[in-house]
Amino acid sequence: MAAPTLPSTPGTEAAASFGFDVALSTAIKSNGHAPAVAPVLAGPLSAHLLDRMHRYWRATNYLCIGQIYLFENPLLRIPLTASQIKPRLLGHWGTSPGQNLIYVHLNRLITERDANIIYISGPGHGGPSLNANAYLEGSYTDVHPEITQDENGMRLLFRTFSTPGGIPSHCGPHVPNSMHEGGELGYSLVHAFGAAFDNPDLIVACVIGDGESETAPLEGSWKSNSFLNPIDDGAVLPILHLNGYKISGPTVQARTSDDDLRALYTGRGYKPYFVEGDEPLAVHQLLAAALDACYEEIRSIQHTARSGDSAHQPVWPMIVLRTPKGWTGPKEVDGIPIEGTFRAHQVPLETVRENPEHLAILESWMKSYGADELFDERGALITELADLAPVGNRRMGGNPHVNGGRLLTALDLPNFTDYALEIPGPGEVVAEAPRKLGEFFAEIIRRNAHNFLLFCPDETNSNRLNAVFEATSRRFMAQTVSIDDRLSPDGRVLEVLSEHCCEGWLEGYLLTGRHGLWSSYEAFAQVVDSMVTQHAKWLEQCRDFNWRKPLASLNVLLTSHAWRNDHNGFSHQSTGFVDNALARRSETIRVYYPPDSNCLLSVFDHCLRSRNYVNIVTCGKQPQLQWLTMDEALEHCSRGASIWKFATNDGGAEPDVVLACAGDVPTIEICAASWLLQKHVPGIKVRVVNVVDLTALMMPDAHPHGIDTMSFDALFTTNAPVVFAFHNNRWLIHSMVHGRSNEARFHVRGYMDRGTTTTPFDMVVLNEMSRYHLAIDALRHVPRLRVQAASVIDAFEAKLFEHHAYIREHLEDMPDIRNWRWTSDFQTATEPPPLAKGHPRAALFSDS
Ligand SMILES: Cc1ncc(C[n+]2csc(CCOP(=O)(O)OP(=O)(O)O)c2C)c(N)n1
Ligand SMILES: [Mg+2]
Repeated sequence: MAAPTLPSTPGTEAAASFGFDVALSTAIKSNGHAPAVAPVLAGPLSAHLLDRMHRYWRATNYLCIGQIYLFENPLLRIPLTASQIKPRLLGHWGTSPGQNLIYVHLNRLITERDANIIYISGPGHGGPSLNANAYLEGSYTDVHPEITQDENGMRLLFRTFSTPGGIPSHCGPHVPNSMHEGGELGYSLVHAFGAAFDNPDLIVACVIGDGESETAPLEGSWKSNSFLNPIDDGAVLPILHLNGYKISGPTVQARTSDDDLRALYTGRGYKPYFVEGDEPLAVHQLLAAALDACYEEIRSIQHTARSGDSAHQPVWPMIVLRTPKGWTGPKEVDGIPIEGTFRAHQVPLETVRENPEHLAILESWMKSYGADELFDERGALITELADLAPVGNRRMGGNPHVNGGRLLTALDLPNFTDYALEIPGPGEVVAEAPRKLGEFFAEIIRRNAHNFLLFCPDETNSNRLNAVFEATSRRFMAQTVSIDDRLSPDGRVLEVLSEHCCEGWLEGYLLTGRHGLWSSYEAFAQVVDSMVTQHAKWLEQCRDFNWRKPLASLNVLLTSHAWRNDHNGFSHQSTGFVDNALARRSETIRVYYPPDSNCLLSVFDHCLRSRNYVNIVTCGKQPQLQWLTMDEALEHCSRGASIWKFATNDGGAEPDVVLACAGDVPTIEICAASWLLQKHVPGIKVRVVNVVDLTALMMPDAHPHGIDTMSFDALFTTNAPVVFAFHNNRWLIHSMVHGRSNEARFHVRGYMDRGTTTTPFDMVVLNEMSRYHLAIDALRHVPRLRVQAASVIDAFEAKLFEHHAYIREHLEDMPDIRNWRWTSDFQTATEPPPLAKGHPRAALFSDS
């Protein structure tokens, strides 16, 4: 790699690429904050406009510093004293001047072109910047009327920033010009593309920090251009902000030469425009020129594509912006350089309350922006500058795409019961549950041509949702060849082998007011555990602001799950996605385990109508026994949990044991356990309870779906032992039933992270959740049947032994497992099954 060569005269090299010369006057060079005199500087901005924009930028920078430091004296109209400084100094200065610069310039683009632009702040720790810009354009006051555009409002803005009961230091739902938190770095570009899909008029300006650009999700986001259709989608304008540093070190890309960066981004299908410098007036001209060029290029790409009859992947423009971190801040403090270094990242002067010299530096630093000339007597931005901001919905804080619920329209949903699977009796039909769901989705896609997208890491077929390809194809903008299967530029299924892209695109799409889902292998959904957590946090915080309108829920379908990844093996067997989501943000999370095809349809219909949740639906794709008719499924799903009468023989009285289950494989094993018990233990009274909405188990004060005590006891009784087969880890059920009557009677079996490539039944045996384990548990917890049970337990244990030997010899499950069906004729077989030959019980699991 070539050594980095930053331009010797900042801006000149880049200016030449726009076709104009930069002749920097000494005066401009030596004083970045000085009110502009007509500079000897060419570029698209007239001297007057340049001067006004520069002053507007100064106002935004001033407001950022005020937010970090002051809780009184916002306009420094009296001498600054230590008592006016906040006791805890929190906030990020370093990123703010660069982001302010970009925002001010986007404002110009919007007003001059009447452009529809929104702003995504990758380094969302630059909260002061977004707040300041929303405040100056008036959108902040629209949603927080107490923060008036005068001295008192400014004082309140400063006081509330990063203080208890106030607003956080990062971007967040509180600020009207953001749909992106940017706290956990890496997701700005995927959010931007998600926002641009199906928004043909929209341009999403996406600021990417150079530190952020080192994250894996961000590195992986650039390929999103292979999925953006210039005809039906909007555009994303990436602005890579190379301010040189992250928290305490340089960034890789800041130390990479322009040539190498150009090669990198050209290779990724972008055309980079370089804007570089530390002389504000020169940089203003360069950035204005770059934005003009990018805007024209974007519109020209779109015009060409929209007036032709075919779309291909264009080369989209992007901007590489090199400006100093903490630009216009103190150059040095106590002999240590600050501006343009990592030391400007957060609070450049940390001891202003204690150190009078530092206080004086802060005061002169703030005064260097000349607030007196920027704000009028009342403390409002002077009209000459306020007029630079766009108005109404064109303001980036007024644009409805940033508050997507304002644009949300309900999906046109077909009647899901039309996709019912015919069920002559429980357990009589074997089917792949997602097949019918695929047909349902296909019709949704037909009816909602611009409002619904399906994202998937390359598994739509594998997940048995193939029917969607009767309605649409896979979106693909890059080259195709004749043997490709169902690729087209306008496909409504976006398949990319990146869970980060799937999750992030969907988030961006939903946050801008549309609908969708992504489907994944259960184990690999965990790759984006943290993204989902962050999205749920965003949704939760939105509840505090009634002007943030409800969004469509984020739906995740996990259909290649742990229990039936027996062919793929241990790496593909993991159930933790739900654990993480529930442990962190249970109020916003809904968790469904539909046991069969008809329940899956009913659950999904509900999820697609819901708002402001993360719905996680787990249902296997392999051929499985099907249980409920559509009518039964409807009733079951609307209850969340119910007694399955066909598998129950307690006659409505207190059973000996409750057999409970959540998950499709656990349902099979529990039904089979019920069958075994009824068949081999005459007189036993069992009750089968299936749980489809997992959080129904929780106490109502712990989760909104938690069922009340009477309903819970009506299902599980108050005293009977409960043997619970669960798709996921045992502890989850134990923690959920905490507080229910006699909770120690819950005996849970679930996924124990034991697996390998083996037979389907061996998976449940390895995790000790097989029908035999469950039936043995049940018998051990029914004292009344202890004598009678002993020989049956022996026989069931023998079956496990037999299984162990059989699969090693025949390489598949035993016929009575493979071919097992629910039957309700228990009259003939009341004897325990014979013991297997030898039956060395002690050796049962010796080598498994
Ligand atoms: C995923 C993630 N890892 C680590 C951090 C901690 N962190 C906060 S800011 C920051 C540096 C960001 O640098 P950059 O993206 O260049 O932003 P800027 O220089 O504009 O402040 C880091 C590492 C984080 N917020 N997110
Ligand atoms: Mg940086």
